[in-house]
Amino acid sequence: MDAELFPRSRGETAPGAVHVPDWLEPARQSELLHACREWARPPAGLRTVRTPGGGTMTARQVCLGRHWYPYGYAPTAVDGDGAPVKPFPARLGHLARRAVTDALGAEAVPAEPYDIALINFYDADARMGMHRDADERSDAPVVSLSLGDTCLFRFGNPRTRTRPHTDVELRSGDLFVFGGPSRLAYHGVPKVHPGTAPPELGLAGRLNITLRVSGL
Ligand SMILES: O=C(O)CCC(=O)C(=O)O
Repeated sequence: MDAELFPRSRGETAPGAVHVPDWLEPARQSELLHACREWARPPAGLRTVRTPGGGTMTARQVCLGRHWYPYGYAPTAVDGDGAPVKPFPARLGHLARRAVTDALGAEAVPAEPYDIALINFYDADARMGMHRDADERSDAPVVSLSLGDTCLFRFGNPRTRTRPHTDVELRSGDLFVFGGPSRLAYHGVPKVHPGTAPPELGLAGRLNITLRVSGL
């Protein structure tokens, strides 16, 4: 896709947080996008997430395995159509374990199985504020896969929503894994760059898939 002089290199953004550019080859990105489109259909499909303060999140979401709502997990889409959440496919579990191995090493692969996927869809105006993934009962690394438009991903620290943080550009096919001392680091998406998805993917917008161990 790029006419860059040098390939982007992997990097440790913070201790235990690793960015692996171009981890998913184009054919795998297309397969995942196709699957996301199926998962996004009702019942328990893509929904607008309402926050306890009465607002809404700008990224829309569908969940697999367990349904996330602010701030917990449920077996049904409690803040959507109430239908049972779709099952977590075994192939996403395999993908998560391979991702952790590649990013952090085999010793970081958790003993418990990956059992949750949160899939966020960002249109051009969507973003996500700084938050921690703290509703799981496991310290297993979170695996994040990006498809479509490039975004600015902000990765901070476990203590505060503010600095220090590092900005990383996440493009289609990139992998980001955070575990160990960074498992509860604040992170967010301040900006999506519209029109930057690989044209052959056929996606207007950005999808992010996080794979997690619920420990529940
Ligand atoms: O879209 C992203 O890259 C981040 C998503 C995220 O922070 C989350 O699902 O908790």
